[in-house]
Amino acid sequence: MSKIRFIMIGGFLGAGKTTTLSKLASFYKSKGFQIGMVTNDQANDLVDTQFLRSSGFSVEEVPGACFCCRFDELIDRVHQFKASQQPMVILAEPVGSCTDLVATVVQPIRDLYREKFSVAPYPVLFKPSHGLKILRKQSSGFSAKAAYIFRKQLEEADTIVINRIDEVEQTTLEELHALLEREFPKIPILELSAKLGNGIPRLAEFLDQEGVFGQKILDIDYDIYAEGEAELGWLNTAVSIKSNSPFSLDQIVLQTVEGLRQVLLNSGGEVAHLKVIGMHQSSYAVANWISNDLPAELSWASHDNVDEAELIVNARMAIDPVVLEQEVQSCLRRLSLIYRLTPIFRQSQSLRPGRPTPTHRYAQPKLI
Ligand SMILES: Nc1nc2c(ncn2[C@@H]2O[C@H](COP(=O)(O)OP(=O)(O)O)[C@@H](O)[C@H]2O)c(=O)[nH]1
Ligand SMILES: [Mg+2]
Repeated sequence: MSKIRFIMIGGFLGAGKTTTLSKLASFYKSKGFQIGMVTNDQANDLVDTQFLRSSGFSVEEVPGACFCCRFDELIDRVHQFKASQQPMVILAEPVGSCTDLVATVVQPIRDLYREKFSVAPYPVLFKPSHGLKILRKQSSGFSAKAAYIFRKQLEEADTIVINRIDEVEQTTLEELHALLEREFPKIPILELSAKLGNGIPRLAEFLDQEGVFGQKILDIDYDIYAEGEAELGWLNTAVSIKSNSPFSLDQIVLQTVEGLRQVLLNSGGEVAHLKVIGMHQSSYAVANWISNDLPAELSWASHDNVDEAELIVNARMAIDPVVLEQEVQSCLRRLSLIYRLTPIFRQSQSLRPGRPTPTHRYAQPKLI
């Protein structure tokens, strides 16, 4: 039996991993490959899982902690794809605040599951909005410890993929190449617009390679890593909304993100990623906000009017998670009054990520 290709796409919160996963999946599907995806989060109710499932993909989820700390669950999830739909390619998205993935995920899979999987080179997406400031050594809005995680993510990459090139000016792109080449001289750089799909065939070509990849074991200080992660407030909230008259699903989803952006900009914290999905039957809409410098945007439109919907809010921001939860709830109540909606809060989890304690950690790469 041929091995399953395991492809993990890394990158900071809001870098474009989910968008890239969905574009890569369509690319592989068009070549006749059966695809399975595995998503990952610190909590339940993950927008990405719902978005990818709504887009028609077969998705399993590892909630509660990152892949490195839930390694056995990651493997279990892969086995859960129905035998009849056993994927030939697995696309996996780790938590965007997670690093040291080569030592804790790539190497253990290559070693312990060598009969079942062949592991692709490990790409890490570069998020220009925060990355440019971090590489320039300017304030990114995050602390030095969070910036440490951002850098460590890039350091273990087999390729650094500059995403969002559709909106990066040529001079900035040239500066980014120069900064990345100076700080990570041996790592090849690719360019991508995951949104438009430009660069997907080139990325797939890179991922197809066999050879000495997934070998960069980090020299990393877990105290700094844990403290950097714990600076982020994490919130997943699920709420049902109903109305007596139809409302635009796109408008509500975008207004939820925009309303939160306006309030949270005054909190003094930096957003890493805030996203909302609204779903009703086969309709779904998604809006995102990924940097204090950027607007909220509707990234997937339903073009539909509905009289009820399930909303999921995922927020990762450098503020107290309790404050984050209060702001999200009061924003949803305010919107409900304006749009005459009845909200029913289903579930909410707010937290600061705990210290990562990986199931496995390979201190030396195994050359297999
Ligand atoms: N302009 C632009 N936006 C993008 C691109 N890739 C992703 N995005 C947007 O960036 C936001 C975060 O993307 P997402 O894939 O959810 O990031 P993740 O947190 O890394 O999974 C969404 O609003 C996407 O539409 C891109 O290439 N260009
Ligand atoms: Mg994602």
